[in-house]
Amino acid sequence: MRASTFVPVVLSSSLVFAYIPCPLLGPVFPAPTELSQSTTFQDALGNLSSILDNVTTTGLTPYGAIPSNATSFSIGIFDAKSPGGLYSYQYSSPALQQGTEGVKQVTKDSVYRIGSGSKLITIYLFLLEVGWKYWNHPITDFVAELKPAARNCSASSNALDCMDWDEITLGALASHMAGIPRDYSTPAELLVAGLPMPVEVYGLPPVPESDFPICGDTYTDACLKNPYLQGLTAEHPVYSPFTSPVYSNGAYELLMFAFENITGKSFETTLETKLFDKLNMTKSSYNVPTNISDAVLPRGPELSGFVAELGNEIPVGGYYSSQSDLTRMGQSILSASLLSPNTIKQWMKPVTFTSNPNSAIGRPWEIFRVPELTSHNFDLYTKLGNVFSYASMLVLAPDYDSILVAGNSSTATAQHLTDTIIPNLFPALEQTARAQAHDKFAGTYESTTEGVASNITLTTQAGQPGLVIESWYSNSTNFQVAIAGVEGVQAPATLDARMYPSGLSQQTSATCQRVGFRGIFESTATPAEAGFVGAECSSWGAVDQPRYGNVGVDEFEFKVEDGEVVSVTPRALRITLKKIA
Ligand SMILES: *[C@@H]1O[C@H](CO)[C@@H](O)[C@H](O)[C@H]1NC(C)=O
Ligand SMILES: *[C@@H]1O[C@H](CO)[C@@H](O)[C@H](O)[C@H]1NC(C)=O
Ligand SMILES: *[C@@H]1O[C@H](CO)[C@@H](O)[C@H](O)[C@H]1NC(C)=O
Ligand SMILES: *[C@@H]1O[C@H](CO)[C@@H](O)[C@H](O)[C@H]1NC(C)=O
Ligand SMILES: *[C@@H]1O[C@H](CO)[C@@H](O)[C@H](O)[C@H]1NC(C)=O
Ligand SMILES: *[C@@H]1O[C@H](CO)[C@@H](O)[C@H](O)[C@H]1NC(C)=O
Ligand SMILES: *[C@@H]1O[C@H](CO)[C@@H](O)[C@H](O)[C@H]1NC(C)=O
Ligand SMILES: *[C@@H]1O[C@H](CO)[C@@H](O)[C@H](O)[C@H]1NC(C)=O
Ligand SMILES: *[C@@H]1O[C@H](CO)[C@@H](O)[C@H](O)[C@H]1NC(C)=O
Ligand SMILES: CC(=O)N[C@H]1CO[C@H](CO)[C@@H](O)[C@@H]1O
Repeated sequence: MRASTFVPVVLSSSLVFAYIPCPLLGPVFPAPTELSQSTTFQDALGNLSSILDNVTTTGLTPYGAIPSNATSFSIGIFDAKSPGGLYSYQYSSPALQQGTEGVKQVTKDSVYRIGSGSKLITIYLFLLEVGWKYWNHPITDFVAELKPAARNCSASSNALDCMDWDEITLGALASHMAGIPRDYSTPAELLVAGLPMPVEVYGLPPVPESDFPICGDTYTDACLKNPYLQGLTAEHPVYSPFTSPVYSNGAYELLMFAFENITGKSFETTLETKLFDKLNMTKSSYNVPTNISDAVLPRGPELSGFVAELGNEIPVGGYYSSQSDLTRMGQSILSASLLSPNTIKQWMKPVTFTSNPNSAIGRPWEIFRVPELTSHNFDLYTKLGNVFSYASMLVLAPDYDSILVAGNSSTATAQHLTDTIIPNLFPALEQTARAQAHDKFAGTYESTTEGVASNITLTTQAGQPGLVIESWYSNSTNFQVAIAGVEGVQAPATLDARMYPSGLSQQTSATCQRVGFRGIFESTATPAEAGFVGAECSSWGAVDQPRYGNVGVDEFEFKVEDGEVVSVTPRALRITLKKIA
């Protein structure tokens, strides 16, 4: 049984089993609108400000401490459309006041490095310029330098030493599924980072000079393409490909090389013109900004890592950006302003599970399923970044058309701040969406056809997903009883019928819209033990049936005029019911 903190409205008369509706993946209400005028949402933001004030004063979040005397941050919350976003919170640490360069007070236009948040932007540009068509092509089609390594040895002859570069696809690299090394020559390489004491003190054997990385002295000397590839291909594979996601920076360097090969254009120039300029991301850049007056430099430009040149690692983790700019970029994703809506929806899906049941990986989304916070599980599409003194977190919640951004600090700070925001935001967002859906759709709809007594009454329930079908009569027949019979539900009293937006909508004139919903009809009776391949919350498998005259009985169409719902059509019944109350 699924656990839930919400007390379900429908309880089976006897005892323990609490029916929990099983919506389809995705939004359970139309996206909330006019959030700046929603008292619930504004109340939640007010609460969030007090909580964040407390966090900065005490250095404590419910999820762990943050070094608030040394860490500054910028947080933005936005929906798909509101210019500038819905909320902004700035915190400038005491440490920042001691700097001689950069800002003393962070603002939403302050410039941070975003670390691996860059990977998300790299894939965004990839989708814009290259699209989906090469995801299944091997990297050797585009990076000729890997061909000798592919020929030299193979996994079939030497699995523990050799990577089959001819079988490693661009899609595998983008989703960390290639099983290739995390990197070549980074600060994680102890010989690069430099150990404070002789290696023997740590129990490490001395290694010959030839085993030292051939390039990549941190901060000053990023590897050029050839030595990097030579080094990377000589490393051992990490995991068998397509087995488990294993995070790889190297994969993103290879993708950048593939990008330049496919497009014949400079990655850097294309990023600047096709993404940053196009979205007016004026504070974002590929290279170190020439003017650092807007920069956040907690320990000065060098020690903070702000001016460190990352060479070919820039598309992996080196970009510069600001809260305002990430808001613009997030909004362009949510509103599908640069890519088609279907491309965005395909992109915002997992490629693979991880061993954490609530997490999955996309390209390169780090996806987290949030159970028990609202009426349904929803997924956060995130990307965390960390480089030198900087961290960033971008979170998109497609079910709600909303986002949050955390700025600088250590990785843990960005995570703790994000965790602090989530429970203070999403319940209010859902409550707002539910209230708006109630105002718009709830009520009784009636037949206007002489002699046909048909009606349907819709409502919403506190803490519950979707529009609930309270009663439904078709030509004087209790249609819920009829469905209950067809669905094999024992008694109509145990039928739960509700509907969810299908995402199909059509503007038919300047003021009119057709909006599609699908019903989910479920028994609220105690199910048999689900087992391992059982039917627990598997409503997706039974959508669009039963059918009557080639139309699913669960198909509903609302007609909206000037923002007001005027009618509903249960399409299988070939009748339009006018909203009367
Ligand atoms: C805001 O905080 C108050 C006091 O803790 C609480 O009663 C209220 O429900 C909160 N509002 C929202 C929308 O979370
Ligand atoms: C501030 O945070 C601390 C630690 O999380 C908590 O114990 C305290 O109740 C909070 N104070 C207010 C006024 O919210
Ligand atoms: C920050 O706080 C920690 C723990 O309270 C303390 O050890 C450290 O010295 C403080 N740093 C600054 C820059 O104030
Ligand atoms: C792309 O790579 C392929 C092989 O990997 C090579 O044959 C081709 O010349 C390259 N094209 C460009 C434009 O670099
Ligand atoms: C070829 O593969 C072997 C391992 O089978 C490795 O030791 C050697 O360094 C490789 N040579 C090149 C040029 O990649
Ligand atoms: C671009 O962003 C700047 C601030 O960074 C702003 O002043 C300007 O109005 C924006 N331009 C457009 C066309 O949105
Ligand atoms: C640097 O940027 C700041 C703020 O945008 C501006 O006021 C200043 O004139 C710039 N300095 C130079 C040398 O361009
Ligand atoms: C409504 O029911 C009556 C009586 O059974 C039947 O004669 C009539 O055809 C039905 N009309 C529609 C539109 O379903
Ligand atoms: C819906 O129609 C049925 C059957 O004619 C009737 O009994 C019921 O009162 C109607 N419900 C509403 C809310 O009009
Ligand atoms: C701008 C800023 O406050 N930077 C901080 C980022 O996080 C590191 C590690 O906690 C701090 O040392 C910096 O001061």
